[in-house]
Formats: sequence, structure tokens, C-alpha cells
Amino acid sequence: MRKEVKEIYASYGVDVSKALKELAKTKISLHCWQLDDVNGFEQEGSLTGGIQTTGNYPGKARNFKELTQDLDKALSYIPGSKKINLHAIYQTGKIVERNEVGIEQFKDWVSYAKERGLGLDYNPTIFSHPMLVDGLSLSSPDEKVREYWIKHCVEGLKITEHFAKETGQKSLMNIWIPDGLKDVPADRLGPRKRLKDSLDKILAGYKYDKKVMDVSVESKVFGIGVESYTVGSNEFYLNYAASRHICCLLDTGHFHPTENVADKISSMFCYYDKLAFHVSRPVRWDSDHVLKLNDDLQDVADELVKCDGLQRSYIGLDYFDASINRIAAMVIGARNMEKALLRALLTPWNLLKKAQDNYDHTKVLALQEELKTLPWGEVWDEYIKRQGMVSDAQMFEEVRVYEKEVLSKR
Ligand code: RNT
Ligand code: ZN
Repeated sequence: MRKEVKEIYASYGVDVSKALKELAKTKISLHCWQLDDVNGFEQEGSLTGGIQTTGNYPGKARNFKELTQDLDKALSYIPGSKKINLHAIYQTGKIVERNEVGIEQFKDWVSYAKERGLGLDYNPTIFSHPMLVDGLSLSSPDEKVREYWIKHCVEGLKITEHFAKETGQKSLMNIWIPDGLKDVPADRLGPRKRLKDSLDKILAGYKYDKKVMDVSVESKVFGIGVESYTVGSNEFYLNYAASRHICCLLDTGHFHPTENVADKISSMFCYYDKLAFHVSRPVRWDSDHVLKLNDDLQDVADELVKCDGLQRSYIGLDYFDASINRIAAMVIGARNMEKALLRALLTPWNLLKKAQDNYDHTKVLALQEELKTLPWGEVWDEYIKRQGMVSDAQMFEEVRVYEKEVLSKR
């Protein structure tokens, strides 16, 4: 990085070294499911629950060995503090029923994470399974179905606490369910009351250590096949999480396409100490495209920085593209998250806020636009170098070689 770059930012009151330090300690949870199209190790079944992967790019990881081999490759290009986000379907060893999945099934992952100094997050997998009767789980009218999934989540609390204690890093257990209806419901309230009751039973099912882990609930607006009604809507979970003192998770793909998810962050920080995120890129719907460094992503990163939310948020990524090289997909998306955070950290928010409070909206606009052409790319290159990593271009070349030498032979 040229010496002038630091000076340019300093002239706006921005300390580049401080920004780089803050970025390096901000944890990003990398979703293992990008590497195998949300398949997991239980079976080669189809993905159900209103989510879909499209594409059939060769070389998909088929087991723990291949997945961790690919993950290691991806991690070698992702700078910063990292955690791995797991789903119950990534259980290893002797495969057990979902409601039996426990610590034992994740000992391989715990050793993997500890050897690399990584944190771990956990998600009960409440999709792609026959116990989703008529697509319903925790809100099902059938008590047996609800109990099955409640048990799965209670076991999940123990797994998550174990992750935190073993890795020495805070862990998040996130609950997402696909429950909903294709057509206009006869009863909207009934399923929601049942979901509320099921969640209460989960939270009462195991007294987890709140100092080491959090639980979050993830809302959605609709899914494929459940277009008319989603039981776990945004309003449902926002109120549930606030009243139970747990985290509310915002997935940036789970809102109406013209809704600004970034705008929700400051409202939520007025009432919550911490937030959780699945950063994704919706294209016309919740399509889970790989993150691009676009305005939507930048807006989310900016809000997190402005709200002093970086160390108070669980930032997880959630995209899965099966039509391109999966390792490149994971790395490009993760690097874009980091780039957006870097740009946000290099922004003189104090100057901008002051101009707004002085009713100087012309200055706000002028400054916002002026900042766009500052040499943040050089700061990014410096960050990558300090992290001992190669450039974007070099990364792409190396992933191509890996594709030829490893992936294409699967
Ligand atoms: C689905 C949700 C959910 C999943 C992952 C696999 O719409 O976003 O978070 O993508 O749990
Ligand atoms: Zn999500």
C-alpha cells in the first residue's frame, strides 16, 4: 500500500490501521453447505422445504473427507476471523435419526475446528426429511411431529454449547423451519400458536449456558411450494425473540424484493443488544446467489459499522450456487463480505452524521459520492497481504488448478 493512501484516509479522519485491526477481528461464519449444495452426509435425497439449488457443476464434495478438503482450500483464501456454520445433516460416523443427533455425531467437526482455531455454529436441519409431514414441523397439528423436531432442537442446544466450550468461541444455534402453505390458509393463528409453544418447549428443554452461546430464530417471507403463508414470518419471530430474550436472525434474502433489509438493523439495535444475520443475495426471489459487492451488501455492512454492531452480531453467510465452482463461490462471496466491511470501516461516518444533523444534505450526497473513488482497493490488497493470502486474481488461478487436479477426478 502506498504511504499516501493512509494520508488520504487520515485527511477524512479515518485511521486505516484501526480499520484493518477491526476487520481482522470481526468473525464471519462460513456455511459449509455451499460446498455440497445443502446435501449433507445422511443420504443423496432431494432438497425439500422451499429451498433449492440449481446447477450440476462437477466435483461436488460427497463426504466429510472431501468436504473438509475443499473447506481447507476455501479457508486458505478467506481472510479474517472465521467460524464454520454446520447443519445437523453434516453429522459424521454412524448416521443416526435426526432426533438422536448429538455431540457424538460432531466430534470429527470439533477436532477439525480445534486444530484450525475456528469457531463453530450449529443449525438443526428441519427440511429434506419425511418427518416434515405435509411440509410442517414445529407448527404441525400432529403432536408426534412437533415432539420429534422439538427433541432435535433440544439436542441441538447441547451440541451448540459443546461447540462453544470446546472451541472457546461463542456459538449460535439458529432455528429455521420451512412450515407454510401453498394456498390461502383457513387458519393462520393455529399454526403460529403451535410454533410458539414448540419454541418455548425447546428453550425450556435444556438450560444452556447463555454466556457461551445464543439461540436465534430466522424468519422468511415465502418459499417454493409455500407461497401463500409462512408460519415463521418476520413479525412472528421479531416479537418472539424480543419477548424471550433470544436473537432474531435476518436473512437478507427473506424479505420482499423491494424491502431494504439494511434499514431494519438500526431499528432492531434500539431493542436488541445483539443480532444475527444470514447474508445472502436474492435475485427476484430468495435465490441464494453468491454475494456480489453490490449496494445491498454495502448497505448492510455500513449499517453494522454505524450501529457499532460488528462485535454484537453473528454474521453468517448463506448462499449456495451449484452451477459454478463451489470453492470459488464460497471464497468470492466471503471476500465480498469482507470487502464491504472494509469499505464501511474506511468511511468517515462522523463527518457524514454531522452534515446530516446540520441539515447539510448536499454535503452528505457530495461526500458519499466522493468517497466511492478513494483507493480502498489498495487497502484491501494490504489486508490480504498481512493475512498471508494471495490476490483475487491469483486465488482464481489456484482454484482452477485445484479443480483440474482434485475436483475433476471425483
Ligand atoms: C432457508 C434459510 C436457511 C437455509 C440454511 C441451509 O431459506 O435461509 O437458513 O438456507 O439453513
Ligand atoms: Zn438463511
